[in-house]
Amino acid sequence: MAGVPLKDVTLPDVKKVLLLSKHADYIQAFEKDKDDYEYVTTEFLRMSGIYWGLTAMDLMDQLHRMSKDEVIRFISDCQDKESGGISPSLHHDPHLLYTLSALQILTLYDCVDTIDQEGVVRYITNLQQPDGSFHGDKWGEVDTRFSFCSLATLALLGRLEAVDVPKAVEYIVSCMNFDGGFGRIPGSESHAGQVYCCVGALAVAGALHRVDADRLGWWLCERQLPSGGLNGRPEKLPDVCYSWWVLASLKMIDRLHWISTDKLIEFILACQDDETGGFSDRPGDWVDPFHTLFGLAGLSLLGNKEIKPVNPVLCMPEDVLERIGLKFRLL
Ligand code: GRG
Ligand code: ZN
Repeated sequence: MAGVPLKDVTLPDVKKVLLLSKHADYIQAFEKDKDDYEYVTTEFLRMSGIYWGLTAMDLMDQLHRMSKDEVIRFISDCQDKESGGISPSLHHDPHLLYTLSALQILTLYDCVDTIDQEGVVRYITNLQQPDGSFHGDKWGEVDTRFSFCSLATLALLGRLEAVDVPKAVEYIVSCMNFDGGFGRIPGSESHAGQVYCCVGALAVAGALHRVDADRLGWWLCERQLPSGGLNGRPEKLPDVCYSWWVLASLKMIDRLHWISTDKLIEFILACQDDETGGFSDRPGDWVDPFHTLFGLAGLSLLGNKEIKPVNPVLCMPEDVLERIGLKFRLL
């Protein structure tokens, strides 16, 4: 019986090299041009956008080119005095997603003491539910992304004990599926992005032994397509950001060697724009800071020495986490 053809892309014939200085120019220009259409239309996720850009710059050892003081002031202005949570931008509501991004940025800059840290701890504590899950904000959506954001933020603050970690772990384990993967809530389909969040949260909690590493490793390496690129679940197209979600998960469970690294490197490099710099999701698409960070971070995990070593749990440079003495036990 003929197999079902895989959805995939073809790579250009000419192999690409890493265009580091163009990527740094691209991120710097993205931050500077505040009237740009792309910049204006991404206001609702600005805090995460700043984290993607600054982390990409730090991984390329170019953080000094960015506007530190402006960013630190912006984060302080985005903290909601009442709840303690941090919003993506001024006049937006606080959310766990942007609270984590803000803490990651402040840690990069060694400036965590410029905000009300107790407020952040209070915000996260109030969002944990009796079953161990977390609401993303006051509106009550539950998603394993928010479990990761909560535990990761508290780890950066050295305040993990402020929530019920064993319950948080049980909730994450209840989201594990028959294929070894994890979804948004119990019973929902395995997706590589949610796998990263669940495995990452378990790593922060010191509970990676709860993962079925062989079963999950198998599902994760089945994400690799003939082009070398990775998709996020069966029957989907490859996308550079899964070079982070999938690879970081494989790294945490010590199964990174289960995929073809040479082919993946070729795919990631094919997603660079030779003219503007930056990475896109797939060869030939528009570039953006999100795919630029995850392309670079993926290459770092694959051993590229031109990029700083990246931590697979938090997607931050290892030297930054070393400075604050934060270490996670991986498999
Ligand atoms: C510190 C790196 C870091 C992250 C913070 C928010 C979060 C924690 C992680 C997000 C994980 C996630 C869900 C990633 C997936 C992003 C993505 C490409 C979503 C698109 O999903 P689909 O199903 O697209 O629309 P596909 O690729 O399946 O076609
Ligand atoms: Zn993507």
